[in-house]
Amino acid sequence: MSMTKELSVLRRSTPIGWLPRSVCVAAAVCLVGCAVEPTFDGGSADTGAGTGSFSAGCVSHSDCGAQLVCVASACQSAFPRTYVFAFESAQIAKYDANNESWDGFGGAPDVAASLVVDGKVVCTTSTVQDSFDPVWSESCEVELFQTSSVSVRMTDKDVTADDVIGDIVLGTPLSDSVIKGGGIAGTTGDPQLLAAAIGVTLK
Ligand SMILES: [Ca+2]
Ligand SMILES: [Ca+2]
Repeated sequence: MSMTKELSVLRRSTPIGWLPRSVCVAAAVCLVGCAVEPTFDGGSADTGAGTGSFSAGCVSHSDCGAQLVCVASACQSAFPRTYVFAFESAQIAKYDANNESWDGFGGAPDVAASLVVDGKVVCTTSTVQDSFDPVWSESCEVELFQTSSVSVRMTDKDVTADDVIGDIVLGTPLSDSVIKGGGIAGTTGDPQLLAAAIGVTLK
């Protein structure tokens, strides 16, 4: 249906003063409000184009059900798929679990973040020296499966043995809330690792 046609239909059927929740033209292209509209692939016996079936259209992952993601306007399985983890920032408590300074003489921690999948470190950021508020601009990507356990570990890098600051469990598999929320941002509830921001997107 052409834009003109669709809009004229809306004009005819929409009472004055009432705004449509969404204005969808040309199948899944959403102009206003971005609600999910089913799309018809236009099956044609004459041309052989399409299969003539409906599928759930989507604009964002939150339009899709559990363990589904929105790819090319269609809800598809979230796994297996490659995800990009963008390490942005963290906020570290003044003292460690023993209520002692992270480093000697009241020193602040030297913080690095690692992506851990199935117990193995996939990648580690650079270390931000002497900071309770480390900021990174680094990312890494990894293919995740239905069975993959995913977490992020923050570490205080020391000359001798590193100290674990805290772990953020992101789920087995990577949780729907993380995927649909585009990552995590905010407080963690961990007394040492107070807050973190990590972006999670599809590659
Ligand atoms: Ca230390
Ligand atoms: Ca230090």
